[in-house]
Order: sequence, then structure tokens, then C-alpha cells
Amino acid sequence: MRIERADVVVTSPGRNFVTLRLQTTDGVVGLGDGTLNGRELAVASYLRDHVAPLLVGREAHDVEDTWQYLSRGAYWRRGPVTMTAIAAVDMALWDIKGKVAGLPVYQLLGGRSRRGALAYGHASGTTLEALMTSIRNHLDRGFRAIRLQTGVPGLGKVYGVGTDQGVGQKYDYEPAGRTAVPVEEDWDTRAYLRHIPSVFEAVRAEFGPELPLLHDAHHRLSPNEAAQLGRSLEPYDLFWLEDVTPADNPEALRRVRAMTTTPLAIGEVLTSIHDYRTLVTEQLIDYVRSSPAHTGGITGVKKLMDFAALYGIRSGFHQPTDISPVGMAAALHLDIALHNFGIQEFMEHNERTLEVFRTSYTFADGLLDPGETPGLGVDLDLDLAAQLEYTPAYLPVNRLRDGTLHDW
Ligand code: EZ4
Ligand code: CO
Repeated sequence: MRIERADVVVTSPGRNFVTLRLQTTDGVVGLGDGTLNGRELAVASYLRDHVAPLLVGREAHDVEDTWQYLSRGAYWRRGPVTMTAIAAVDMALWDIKGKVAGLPVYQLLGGRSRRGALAYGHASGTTLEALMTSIRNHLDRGFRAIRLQTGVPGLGKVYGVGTDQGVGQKYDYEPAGRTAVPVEEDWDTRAYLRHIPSVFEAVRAEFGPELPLLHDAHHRLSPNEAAQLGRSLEPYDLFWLEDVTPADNPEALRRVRAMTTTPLAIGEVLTSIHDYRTLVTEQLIDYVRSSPAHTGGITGVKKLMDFAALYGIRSGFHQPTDISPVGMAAALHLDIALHNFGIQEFMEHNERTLEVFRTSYTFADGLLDPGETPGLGVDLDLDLAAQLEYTPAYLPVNRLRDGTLHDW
């Protein structure tokens, strides 16, 4: 069974998604997510101009060989554009293999290891009161683990804080602005470090000790500042503290690790098992944040998580709404199959997105499940997708009060 067609579909149901659609000589269709937020067309070109011509005529069942052919064979290794493109191909091939086998992909990855994947939702508020409402809204909708992001007194718009919700309203955070240039946010680390512990203290007092709570520091701290934050949050028993330092210097976490027992997660911007060598072998982290969509697909993440398993490190795959439902499905099949699953991020896609991508995964009692549809379990409505045109969108940039550009 050979690959006969390889088409790249760019669509924008509220935000931009890149999807690779493969079709075999037997008429089987496979979908892969190639979305890289704010750099979407770079991956679309990589796939369309450099990968699609190599796929046509290849054996569709050879998932591992195709993965090696595209990673080793490109000569230029790693990096988000390359690894997202490889991810798209890999997911589409697993989708095809599952459909041909008549099995959901998780069955091909070793079968079911758990009843469902514990999901965490994103609660946020510009004020403590708004944050409390947002947490209650998430609990009412079934979430059993919550990430908290909050405004900081004296700062304007801060990472992770959406529009304040009223009672019963849904979270609508979308950092990528559909603007000609990136939106600029401002930042003050000392103000942040002073404020955050008081927020966790109030939330623990209100919701008790059981509820798993998470927080994302989004790459902004020095190792010493990160150690300070980790220590100040120890009394509130976090599930994890994410991306305390910029991810490109794994050694930075040695100091943080030595200073605090708050569990650490990192890696949404890491794209390869090689990026994790120090983090994993020195046990500097507790959770891997990479997403299958940015880390070479199911094949790339399976290798990474089997390596992490040797050191007792678990998964917490990145799944914001800027990864498509196809990427979400790929993550869920891994979540159900991997022994060292930890938790799954879950931001719900908007209704328009779920019309373009028809999914078979479910969320109930705080748990996600990929469903039993053969393959990944996602269909793409090509006609509707074609009507929703790409619009340039950028993630924000971040500046200190004196104008210095800081990590966002
Ligand atoms: O900033 O998805 O944990 N989640 C995150 C996300 C990322 C965006 C980047 O596209 O950090 O909000
Ligand atoms: Co993050």
C-alpha cells in the first residue's frame, strides 16, 4: 500500500492550523498535525515543498523508516519547523495504519494502561476573585486538576490570563494576536515573585488540599529566582511548576532542583529526545512537556517517553488550542498507552474548529479518552477548511519596565 497523494491543508477556524492529509493507493486517508503557532507557513512550505514529493510512492506502512528517512535523511537535524513537519507525517502514517488494522492507534502502541487520562484545565483571572470564579467554572465542567495563572498588581496583560469569566462562562485564552506585529506585554519578576504565593495560599484555603494545582512560569526566571519561587510554593503542594527557566539551558535546572522539592515540568519548546538528555539522566525534571505535534509525532514522543521512564519521569504533553484536534488525538492515544503517563493539558477547541475537525475523543469525570474509532479518530471537512483562510497571527513579546526584551 503506497502513498498516492500528500496535501497540505491550511485553515483558520478562529486560529491557524496546518494539516497534512495523506491518501494511499487503497484510498485510506491519514491526517497529521503540522501546526507551529505564529510560524505556520514555514511548516506548510517544509511539508509542501520538501517532504510531500518524497512521500508519494513510499510504502505507507513503513512508519519508523519514514521517520528516520525524514530526520537523518534531511541532514539538517532537529528544530521546531523540522520536527513539526516530521510529526505531521508520522501521525498521518499511524492514522493510516490504525485504519487498515481496524484498531485505534493506542492499541498499536501496546493497548490500554488506564481507564482515562487525567486532564488539567486552565483557570485564570486578573484578580483573585475572578480566578476563584474561573476555578469554579472548570470544576463545574468536570475538571479535576487546575492550572492557575493570575494577573500581577502593577502589571498589565500577563501570560496565561484570559478575559475574566462570569459564573458559568468558558475560558477563552488565545495568546496569538491576529495583528501585523506581535502584541507587547510587560513584565516585572520581583512583583510576580511577591504576588504568586499569596494566590496559591488563598486557592488552597478555598478548595482544600486534594485538588491538583499547576502553574506555568513561562520561561521568565533566572535559576535563583526559580529556586525562590519553588521554595515559596512548597507549602501549597503543587502538582507541577512549569518552565521556570528558559528551556535552552537545561543545566540551569540543577540549581533549582537542588533548592526545592516543588515538582518541575519543562519542554513545550523542546523538539527532540536529544534536548532532554541532561534533564532526564540527571533527573532534573518530573514531567516532560513536549507535544507529539512538535516533537516528531507519536514515534518521536514514544522514544522520548521510554527513555524518560528509565528515570521515573512522566508525561504532561503540551496541548493548548494552538495544536489541532489531530495533534490532541495523537497525544491521547499515547496517554492511554504509556505506562509513565502523568497528566494531560486540555484547553477545549472552539465550536468552529470542531466543525472543521470532527473528533471522537471524549472528556468525562475529569478524564480524557481517545475513543475506539480506528486510527486517530479525527476527520477533516475539506470544504469547510477551504473557506477559512489563513490570517497572520503572532505570539506576544515581553518587555521589562525599562523596555528590555525579555523571554515571553
Ligand atoms: O505559550 O501554546 O503551557 N502552555 C503554554 C502555552 C504556550 C502557547 C504557545 O503557542 O505555555 O500557552
Ligand atoms: Co507552558
